[in-house]
Amino acid sequence: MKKWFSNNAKWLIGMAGVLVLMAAVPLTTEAHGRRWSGADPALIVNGQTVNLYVEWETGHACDIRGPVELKVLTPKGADTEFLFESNDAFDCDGDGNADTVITTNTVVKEGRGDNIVVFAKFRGERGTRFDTRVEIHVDNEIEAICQGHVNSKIRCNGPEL
Ligand SMILES: [Ca+2]
Repeated sequence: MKKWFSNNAKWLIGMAGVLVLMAAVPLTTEAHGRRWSGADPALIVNGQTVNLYVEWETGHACDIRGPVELKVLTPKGADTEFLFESNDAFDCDGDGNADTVITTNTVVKEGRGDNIVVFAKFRGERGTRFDTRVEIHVDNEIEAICQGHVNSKIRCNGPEL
């Protein structure tokens, strides 16, 4: 009887692992009333997939200068693996052809807290004005949306991981 329970418990744990893997599907960007375009570098923190959506109002891709600078503070003692930077072409003038490539430059450091914190800076021409934002997704769930402006730093507090 004891052995029967033990084998079934192992099977249940195995199935839970399969379900976790199935949840890790690619993401799409959402609109929220306004149109946003963005880049999406990603990392794994304590076994959870963290996608950072750094976004700007659609139509302003050509007003962004240089890579979007990101600094990520991971929870204290976290096991972290950086997956990829973002490197995507965008159509600035709406003619259907890509005119610019926007990249990200992400620095990951261990923080002192239990949660993940993201700082993002979008650089633009002096006098350019448009809104920017950061979304923190963990295992495909939106955990935080933080709004800001070009040429100002956004601080975004994410969940404990
Ligand atoms: Ca174009």
